[in-house]
Amino acid sequence: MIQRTFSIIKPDATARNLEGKILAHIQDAGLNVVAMKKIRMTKEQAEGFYYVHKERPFFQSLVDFMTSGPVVCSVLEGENAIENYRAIMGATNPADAAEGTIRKEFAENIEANSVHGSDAPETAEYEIHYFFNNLEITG
Ligand code: DGI
Repeated sequence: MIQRTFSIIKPDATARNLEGKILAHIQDAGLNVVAMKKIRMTKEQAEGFYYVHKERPFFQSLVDFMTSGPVVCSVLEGENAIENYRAIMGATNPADAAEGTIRKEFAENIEANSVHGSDAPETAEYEIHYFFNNLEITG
């Protein structure tokens, strides 16, 4: 099933100019970039994006981190895109991430973990339209 997912290359990765290397992992996995932009999120935008985590103890720290520098947001399309991208991202904590995954190779710690990817079709739909309108997504 051809599916779309939402990706963020996080501030720890943009600070180290890793956009190209991370996009190479993404494209090598057969995921097509159908929309992309670099932005710096406001606190309000980051809080809205991560609202599901608002009761978690790390919420404020996560929002501060996600607004600490620019991020690259993209919409990825491909066969089972959500599961495929989660698999190549690796575990949330890079200490637990499998060899060859993006987080194993680039992440600094459980918070500065280089990438975000939607975890389900409903969250992908919410996240894609949080950052992109239909005119910005190529067919
Ligand atoms: O979907 P994931 O990004 O793999 O993980 P998640 O949805 O459980 O958490 C979202 C982000 O929140 C994660 O990428 C980094 C941050 N986070 C998760 N668990 C912790 C955390 N940050 C800190 N500081 N401590 C945590 O235990």
